[in-house]
Amino acid sequence: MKKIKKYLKKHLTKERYHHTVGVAYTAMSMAMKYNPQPDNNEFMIKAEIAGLLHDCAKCMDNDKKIRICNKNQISYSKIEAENPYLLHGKVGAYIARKEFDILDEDILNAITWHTTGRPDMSLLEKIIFVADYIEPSRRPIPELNLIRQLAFTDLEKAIYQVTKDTLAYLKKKGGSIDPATIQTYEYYQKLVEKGEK
Ligand code: DGI
Ligand code: FE
Ligand code: FE
Repeated sequence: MKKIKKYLKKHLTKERYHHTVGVAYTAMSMAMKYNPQPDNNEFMIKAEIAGLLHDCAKCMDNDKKIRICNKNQISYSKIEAENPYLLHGKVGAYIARKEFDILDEDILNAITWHTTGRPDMSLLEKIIFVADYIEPSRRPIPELNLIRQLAFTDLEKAIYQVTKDTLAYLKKKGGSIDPATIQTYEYYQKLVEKGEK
């Protein structure tokens, strides 16, 4: 953890570092609630590592993100090429592996997919996806407090709300939408509706 924090302090802005620590603590709290093996703290440690590293490539130049992808056979879509900030998850997972020898696929997937989400996420992926949105220093948006409660009462519903709000925001802003963001929304919308029937 020390080595990771040192790297983050060097490569992130102050605000981004602050956000990162917030995500790590929020993810750990959620891991306490949802721990599949409550007799040990392995899952909490995974949540802390994934939380700390999820944005480790966020402050990197766009050119450098593209270069790292090209050099390491990391594929990207046209939308990602046009909006290279979308690549900070994929590149972040690459850095986690290269700099910190993180080999746990679940942690790497949680970092890779934290911006768009994806259908049928693992518990850790869901936690990082939601923790990123609700950590205490996030700029308040209308439904944030509802989502903060849902994160600890109904994780699938929290994901549905996050993706719904993100899509509404992107539509208003006129940003191009990654298919994964839509697929995540549709998957969790169906899941939530099924549960309510
Ligand atoms: O890195 P963070 O700011 O902590 O959070 P993040 O990785 O979830 O990125 C948030 C931004 O990503 C937010 O401005 C919305 C944007 N985003 C999420 N899905 C899509 C997207 N942007 C585009 N263009 N397309 C998407 O599908
Ligand atoms: Fe991010
Ligand atoms: Fe983040």
